[in-house]
Amino acid sequence: MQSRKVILSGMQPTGGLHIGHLTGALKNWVELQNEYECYFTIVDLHAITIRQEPANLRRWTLDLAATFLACGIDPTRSHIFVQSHVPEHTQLAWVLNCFTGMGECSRMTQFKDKSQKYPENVNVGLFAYPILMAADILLYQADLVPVGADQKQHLELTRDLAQRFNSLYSETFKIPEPYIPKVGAKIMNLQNPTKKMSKSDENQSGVLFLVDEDNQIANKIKRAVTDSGAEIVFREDKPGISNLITLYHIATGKQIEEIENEFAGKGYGEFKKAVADAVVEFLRPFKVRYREIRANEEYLKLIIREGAEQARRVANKTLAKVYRKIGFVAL
Ligand code: ATP
Ligand code: LTN
Repeated sequence: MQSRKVILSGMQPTGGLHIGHLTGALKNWVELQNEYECYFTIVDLHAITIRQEPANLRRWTLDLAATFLACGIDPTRSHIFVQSHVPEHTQLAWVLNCFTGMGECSRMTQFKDKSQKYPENVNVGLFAYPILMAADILLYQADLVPVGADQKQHLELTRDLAQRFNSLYSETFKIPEPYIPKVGAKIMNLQNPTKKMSKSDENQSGVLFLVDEDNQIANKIKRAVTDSGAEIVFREDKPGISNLITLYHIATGKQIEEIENEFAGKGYGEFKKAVADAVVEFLRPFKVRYREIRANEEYLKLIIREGAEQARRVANKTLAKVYRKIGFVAL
């Protein structure tokens, strides 16, 4: 039997996750488990390219592991692990550093954006961020990498590095393909509906965190910025209402047209109340599971320990191959 194709994806433990992560990324990950051998990693090494408070980093790492599990990632089928627990990531990253041009990294738009956003800390790690990401992917010989559109450029670099190494030595790395989900609805910030909802946003009143209390969620939705006019229609010139329609669609499974009909002739107030109720109900089962799992740190650590052990078995093989090919002496 041919072995299953491999998926690898990662998320940074840099804050609480919001409803956009659930619908834009995690929901897809859960489905991919049925068909692929999946590695889902919490990339703490990437997180420190921006200054982090140690207590926050520690907490967010376990929060993220609990979120994966609460969303339905099944540790008996997929591998959940923390990047820093698998030293092969930094080891391969070093090797790949030596095969990457300065110009290739300085072209990356994420580097340019982040160095503008944090001008006081433009560090070498931030510059080399995509090389570490390439190591994450190539260690597991991943076929597919589910990412948002903003990460496509990093994936192109990963492919270039893999091809470069393969042609300089011999076939070593699988060339990965990006996997951009079909129509993972993009959720916008409730206070600024032309900007995507983002976990590191300073204005938290526009972000629906998965762990927000029911009344916080309801209040954030009720205070969401809406557009002029009174119609409840999904239209480009109505980003606020369109975003709320998307949320209602996600929470109820109803189609856009059906939603427009349901609220024809009704006011924004009534609509927002319906969206708030639906989103609160939609998130409830997740929150119950999350609280239960998060409270059991021993269990969480067991999952990530086993995940790291399984990951290391695979990562180690690839790294050994690389070391041999470049001429390091094996003992
Ligand atoms: P940060 O604020 O730290 O930059 P972020 O909230 O933008 O983070 P990422 O960690 O970059 O989130 O995203 C992880 C995954 O979640 C990506 O695949 C991305 O496409 C998806 N995602 C993030 N925000 C949204 C959103 N608002 N709507 C839909 N999907 C999203
Ligand atoms: N850079 C990604 C997170 C990330 C990742 C990866 C995604 C790190 N390593 C490997 C896919 C595969 C981000 O910021 N979303």
